[in-house]
Amino acid sequence: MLEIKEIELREIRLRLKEPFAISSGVVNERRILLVEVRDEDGNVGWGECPAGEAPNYSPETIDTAWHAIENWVAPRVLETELTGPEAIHSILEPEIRGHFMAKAAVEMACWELKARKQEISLSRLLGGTRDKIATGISIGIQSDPEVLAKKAKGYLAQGYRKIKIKIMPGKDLEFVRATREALGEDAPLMVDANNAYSLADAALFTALDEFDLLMIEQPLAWDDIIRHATLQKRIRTPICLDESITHVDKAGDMIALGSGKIVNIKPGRVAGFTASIQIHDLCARNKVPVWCGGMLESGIGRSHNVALASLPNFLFPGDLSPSSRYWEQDIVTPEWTMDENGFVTVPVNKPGMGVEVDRDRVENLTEKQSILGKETV
Ligand code: OSB
Ligand code: MG
Repeated sequence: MLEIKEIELREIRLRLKEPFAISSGVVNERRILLVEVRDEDGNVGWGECPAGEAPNYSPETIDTAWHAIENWVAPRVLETELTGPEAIHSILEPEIRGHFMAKAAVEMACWELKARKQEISLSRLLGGTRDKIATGISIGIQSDPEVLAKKAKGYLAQGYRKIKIKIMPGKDLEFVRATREALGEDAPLMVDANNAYSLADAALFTALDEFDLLMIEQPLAWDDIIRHATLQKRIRTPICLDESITHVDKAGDMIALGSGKIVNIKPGRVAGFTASIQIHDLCARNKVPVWCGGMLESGIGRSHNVALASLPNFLFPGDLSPSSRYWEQDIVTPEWTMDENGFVTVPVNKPGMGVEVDRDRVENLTEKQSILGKETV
């Protein structure tokens, strides 16, 4: 049984060490929605909503997520007798369209609570089998090809096992060429376009085949499946879908239509761990490898991503950079780190997410707070 008594929402702000640019916008400071759930026995669980400040990745933002949790998600979770966190997805889905990141923040917090209560790691509760995970880095759009190539080379030397560069029209072919030359032909290199192109740009993608990229992530529209199938037929490099895969059925559509050969699973994007595991299992049955993406999360969201990435069909390095790559100081202890071989350790011998929240620091960073209880909803 899972009896949630209270759901506490907080907004904190964390400044990135350096701005992060994708084709549709730049982030300097993250506004982060944290969720803490508490049950009748005093057990707690933490979750993080990865929605950004602007709707330039998905239609959700931190403000729409706050609204959705307060008005629709939290009331249902507080009022329903739940058998466990695995029941939350099917309770929310029939009545609430979309709002996946809002649903995920609460759902993942409930999984974290269950893991702590059972005194097992979140990784093992989810079915994880690995105790270390290969790490990749996602490099934002840079001013010119040489700056990018130099940065990429530095990250490869730090141990990162996959280098992902963001591209957009005007900052694509020459940026890839310079990076490939700097890294050498065998380095694991990929690009992420965050929907910046259309089928009219197919010639660019056939030209990119020359650079032996591991994959091209989400070249076309954020909700497209059909046109990606057309593009995939024209190019050799595998397409990896990120934004378009919001539900296990979308992964099914991708596989049926040949819209891509790899899936980037972000638990926040798909309403949480239950849907992530469904997508993972469907892809495994169809021999489609997956990997875990990131959304510039704090150490809480990162811990959820690390736990998920320990499942067996996560076959490419995840965007799981250490805390110090993003922040002067994270909000968890210990902070997330990467060893010199580019692996992050899964804290399998610690209960729950395996790191502790620095409550004083979170308190100091809090801009907005709301406690939702059975009586307040
Ligand atoms: O498309 O994967 C993406 C960050 C914000 C929004 C979208 C994406 C990203 C990243 C960052 O690539 C990955 C990370 O957290 O390091
Ligand atoms: Mg992406």
